[in-house]
Amino acid sequence: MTNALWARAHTNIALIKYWGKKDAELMLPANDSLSLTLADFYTETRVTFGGAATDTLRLDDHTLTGPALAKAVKVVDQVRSLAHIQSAALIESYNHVPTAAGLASSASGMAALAGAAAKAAGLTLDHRQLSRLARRGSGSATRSIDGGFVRWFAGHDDDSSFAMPVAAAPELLANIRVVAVVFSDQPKSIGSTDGMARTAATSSYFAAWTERADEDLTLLLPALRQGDFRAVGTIAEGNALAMHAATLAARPPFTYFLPSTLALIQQVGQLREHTGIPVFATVDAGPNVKLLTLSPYVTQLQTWLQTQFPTAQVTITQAGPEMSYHQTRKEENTHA
Ligand code: 2P0
Repeated sequence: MTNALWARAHTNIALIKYWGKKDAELMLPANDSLSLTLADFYTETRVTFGGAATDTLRLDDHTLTGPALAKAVKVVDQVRSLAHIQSAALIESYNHVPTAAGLASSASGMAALAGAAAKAAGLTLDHRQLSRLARRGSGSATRSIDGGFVRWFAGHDDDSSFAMPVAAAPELLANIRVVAVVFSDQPKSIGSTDGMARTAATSSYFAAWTERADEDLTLLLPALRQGDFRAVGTIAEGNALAMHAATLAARPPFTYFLPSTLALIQQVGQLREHTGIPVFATVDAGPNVKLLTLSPYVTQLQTWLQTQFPTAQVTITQAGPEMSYHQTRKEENTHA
């Protein structure tokens, strides 16, 4: 039996991407990044210290070992050290990030773990401290403690690398929509951690990428404050393409794009030009595309996608909240 609380953290989509570390041990990124927390995709996690003989990770009722457990233990180790605890942790986790959404669950997973482990250890940590803790598990998790638009400050050491919410016009936050378009749910051939390491170590465009990310962020902040969605979308789309350009200049070169990835990006540009619909594309470390748009255009966009890309799976979501704690899981009674 346990009285531990469930921590619920939502995943996020980066508008300014994190792609490259300057310190892999401390998980310090090469550049600041900025994301939108997403409403419908989250992880719920509970930690019980002393609940198992050795650190145990159960995800959706299956025991995980290897790299997944190792990532989680990095977060739990930090908590044990802060709270002066020696006992092993039982980590129980449930993902609500469907494969059909084409979004990674490591951001919500490691953020929920940071919250749950700190709570179970009796630590009172603020969001800045929790984001630093989540960072030890996965970089993108740093940005999943807070809701809405969130900036991860790269920093130069453990203390200075954390995330904070950024100001945005309320009507932008209320109306922005993310349309996830999934072409493939196959595991990618090169994971994010290895892909960014190869890019940082060998791409002749890597320095240009980090400079560009800084410039894009400087332009994005006032666009968010002013609620200028077309500026936000233009900056986000350009930033994503710059990240993917850096992978093409790595040695050996690689790309996450499939032919359909590029086709959708190009056709979205034409749709925007011909109809004036505000829609922009962003792509993470995989072939699937996330379209950024505003609520009045979602239905029109769905119809267009059905015609142009009939086999793609489409999921729609909006801005999501900060991490929260609960006595019971959200779908405890419905989970199979
Ligand atoms: C991002 N991605 O900013 C970027 C854009 C993918 C593309 O953060 O090595 O799973 O655990 O820190 O966080 C995915 O990388 O990698 C990622 P690690 P993570 O969202």
